[in-house]
Amino acid sequence: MEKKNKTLGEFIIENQSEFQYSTGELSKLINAIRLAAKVVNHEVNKAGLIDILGEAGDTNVQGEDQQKLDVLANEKFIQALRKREIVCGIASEEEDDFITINSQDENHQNKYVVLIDPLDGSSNIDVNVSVGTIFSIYRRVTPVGTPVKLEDFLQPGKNQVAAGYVVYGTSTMLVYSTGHGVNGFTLNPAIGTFYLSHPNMQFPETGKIYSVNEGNYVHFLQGVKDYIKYCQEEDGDRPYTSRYIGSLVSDFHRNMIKGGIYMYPKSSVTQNGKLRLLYECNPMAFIAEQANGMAIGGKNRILDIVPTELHQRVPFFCGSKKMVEKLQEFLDKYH
Ligand code: AHM
Ligand code: MG
Repeated sequence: MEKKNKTLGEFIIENQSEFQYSTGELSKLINAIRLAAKVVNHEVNKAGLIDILGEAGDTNVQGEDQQKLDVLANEKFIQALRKREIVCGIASEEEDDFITINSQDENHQNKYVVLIDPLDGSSNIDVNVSVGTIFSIYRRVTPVGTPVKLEDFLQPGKNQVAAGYVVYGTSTMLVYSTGHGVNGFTLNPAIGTFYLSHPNMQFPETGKIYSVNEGNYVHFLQGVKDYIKYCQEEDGDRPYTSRYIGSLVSDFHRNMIKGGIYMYPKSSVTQNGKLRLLYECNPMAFIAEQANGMAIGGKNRILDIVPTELHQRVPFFCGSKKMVEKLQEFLDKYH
């Protein structure tokens, strides 16, 4: 008998009932993300061909130059999410403030807020290296039918109802979790359909890869420096292999499949590291924990942090459980 490959569309419908608040709304939301991902994928793929590369001229709220594809991806995702009557607010790494949806319509029933990094790792676009989209979904905490408020977005990551990422790599994959494990879908570009290719993804208990920008080594705190030295020592299964793409989604994705640890520590020059809690760390931490991995910011679990601002940055250590635990031992010695 011919083997039937499951599409993302079929998977969403089949698993709808797993979701505790299931009314099909979350399915519609994931569908919106699926569609926008395809559009962005198409644009990313032709980036080298047409004049959509380079700086858009704007500077985002982090003080970084925006490239045109960032702007485009931001627009596509916001457009897709706005259309459905499910989302009451969107916060994006590329926007200074959150966007309120349906604030004029008092009868609207939209229950979800989406936080998104539309195109992460964008400095890699010019050199044809993988980039990604990261998304995070929460139920609002303020009453339905009222305009969304900042507190709807500033929820600890453990409140996420779903999170995921798209990696635009050698193939394009959408990986997500609604709190029942992690599943990965690969896009067949010929027909524009995502197929379930990586069911029930799990971080190996331990691994041999460490991913960190070692150029910042001199600025790291002693615990991190010592852990990096530990990774490089010859003993047992060490030295480990160093792999750093500089694209969080890709580094994370590889480490989840092969076993490894990703680190973006704070340093003497960046007090809170670089990565954003709401758009990058929380969704990745949610997926990591759902995949039997671990994510910490130092002593604390990432998902327990109560955010204080939309664009907050935190140190981020994430990956195979045993490796993160080992790192934690080193951090505990000094801090
Ligand atoms: P971005 O949101 O501006 O693209 O920055 C986030 C990216 C991550 O994808 C990546 O892991 C990290 O920045 C790399 O930073 P660095 O070049 O400092 O190592
Ligand atoms: Mg980013």
